[in-house]
Amino acid sequence: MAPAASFRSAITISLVPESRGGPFVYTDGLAAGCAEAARLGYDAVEIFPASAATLDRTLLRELLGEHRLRVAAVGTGAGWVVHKLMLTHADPEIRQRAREFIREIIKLAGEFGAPAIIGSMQGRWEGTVTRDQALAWLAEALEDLGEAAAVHRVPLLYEPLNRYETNLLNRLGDTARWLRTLRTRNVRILADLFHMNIEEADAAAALREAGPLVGHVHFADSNRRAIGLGHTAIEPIIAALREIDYPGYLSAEILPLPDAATAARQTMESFRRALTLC
Ligand code: LER
Ligand code: MN
Repeated sequence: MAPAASFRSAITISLVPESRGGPFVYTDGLAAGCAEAARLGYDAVEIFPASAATLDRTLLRELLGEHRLRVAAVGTGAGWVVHKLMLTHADPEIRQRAREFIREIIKLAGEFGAPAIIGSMQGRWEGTVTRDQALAWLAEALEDLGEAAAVHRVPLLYEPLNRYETNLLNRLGDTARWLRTLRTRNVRILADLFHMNIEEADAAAALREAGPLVGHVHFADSNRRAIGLGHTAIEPIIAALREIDYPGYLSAEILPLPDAATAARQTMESFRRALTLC
C-alpha cells in the first residue's frame, strides 16, 4: 500500500500595505516573517507581493537559505487590491494588463519552484459582461497562463472564492468540472477552507470530488482565524485530503487574530495535530 500523503506547513507574509486587515499573518516584511515562520517550524512561506518587480529576489533567496524555508506559493491579489486589474474586466486593455501582471508573478514564483495563485484577480461578471463572457475570458487567460507556469514545471493555482468576492465559480466541484473543459492540464484548484465553509455543503466531499485537481490548501477556520479557533471540524477534511493523496501545503491564509504570534502558534499546533489524525 502506498504511504499516506504527508502535508507541509506554510504561513502567509504580505508585503502590501493596502492589504492590512486582510487574511495575512505576517505583515512586517520578508526578513521578520521568514524568521518567525522558521522559528515556529514552518516548512514554507506563502508570499503576497505588491508586484513581481517590487519583490527583492536576492533577499528572498538569502532568507530562504538562512532559514531553510521554501516558497509555497505567490499571490497575485495585489493586482486587484492595488491596481484594480482583473481578468474578466469589460475593458480589453485592463484584461491584458491583468494577464501580464500575473505572468510576471508566475515567472517570479517559478524561479523559486512555486506556483502563482489567481484569486481576486479573476474578478466577477457584472454590467455589460455576461457570466458566459466572463468565463470565456477567464478560460482564455488560464489556457495561456497555465502553459506559462508549465515552463517552470509548476502548476497555476485557481481559487474559487465565496459569493461575496466573486460570482464566477464558488465551489470546488463546479470549478473542477469547468477546469476539465480547458485544454491546459496545468491549472489546479486552491481549496480555501474559509471560502468552502461558506459555499460547500460538505467540505470533505468537495475535496474528494475535486480529487487530483486540488493543488493547494488555505488552512483557515470558519471565521478565517487559525484552525482550532472557529467551528470547522478539521478531522473529516484531513481524512479527505489523505484519501485523495493530497501532496501539498496546508497554508495559513488567516487573520492575524488575536495577534500574529498567537495565530501562527495555533496554526502550527493544529497542523501537528492534523499530521497525527486519521
Ligand atoms: C485569496 O487567497 C483569498 O482567499 C481571497 O479571499 C482574498 O481576497
Ligand atoms: Mn485564499
